[in-house]
Amino acid sequence: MRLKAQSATEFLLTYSWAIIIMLVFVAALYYLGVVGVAQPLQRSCTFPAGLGCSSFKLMKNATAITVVISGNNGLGYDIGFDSNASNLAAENLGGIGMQNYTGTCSPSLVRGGDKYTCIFNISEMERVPAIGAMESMDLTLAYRNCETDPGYLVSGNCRTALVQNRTITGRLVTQMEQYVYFNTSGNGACDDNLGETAADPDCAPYVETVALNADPSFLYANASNSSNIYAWVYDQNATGLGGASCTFGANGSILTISPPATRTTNASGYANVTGFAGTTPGTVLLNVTCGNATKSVTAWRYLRILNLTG
Ligand SMILES: [Ca+2]
Repeated sequence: MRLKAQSATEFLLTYSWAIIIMLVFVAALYYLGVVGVAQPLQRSCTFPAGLGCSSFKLMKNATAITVVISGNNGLGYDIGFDSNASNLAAENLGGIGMQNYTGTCSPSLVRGGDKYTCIFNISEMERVPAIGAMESMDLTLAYRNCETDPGYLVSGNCRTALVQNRTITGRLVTQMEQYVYFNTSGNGACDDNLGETAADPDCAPYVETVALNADPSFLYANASNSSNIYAWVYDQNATGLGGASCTFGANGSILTISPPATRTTNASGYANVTGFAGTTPGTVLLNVTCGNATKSVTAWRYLRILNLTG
């Protein structure tokens, strides 16, 4: 009996190191993912409610890894993006261990419901997952909430000091694919942050706002008073739009507009006609419709014609 116990103890002493080494080896295999069940990762791109992420890709070629996501702004307000302001955090994707990479989201102004695209280019190539490998990463998009400036809805300027910066973080899980050339031209958004210029069809200027004015804003019914009736036409970038066609009109016949009623805006976005008072006093509702091939906008304003005798 004593002999048996002794041999058992000897056995343990002799082989305990081997057992420990074996356990460590098996643990290491699990840790490295050599054995064990495959992780049930599903392709997904999820941001907190508001920012859609309807399409996404992780791609590689010989020189870079590229991550592209795009979706629609469902935040309920207009937002703005800056170049190189967004962040991608991932482990062993490009660099060794956990790394952060900078990316650019576009356009610089994304109206509610409009499309946005973010691109991250990773040029570190020390850890490059194989084609088909599922990778997960955290994306933190920095944006301006345009409407934190109470004046934004009037000015359309999302770059004032009052506009506050925000971030939104989402998670992307997708498999590595071979790089295919893609561009954002033709996606319907003018991706200025990604290099699209006015020459790109997405960026073709269109009439966004029209301001109609009359100077002076009232006339006397003396059959000779006149007013300069003019329109300022602005494109989607709040820049004066030349070459737009503006047709001026007035309700009733107490004001006569000098023909032709249709004028073309000059390079600054300005077009005008002259309105002549007759001998009848009253209030005239002026209108102008300005447009180009893409879009037309109508504006109105009142002009009063006063009785000479007051
Ligand atoms: Ca575009």
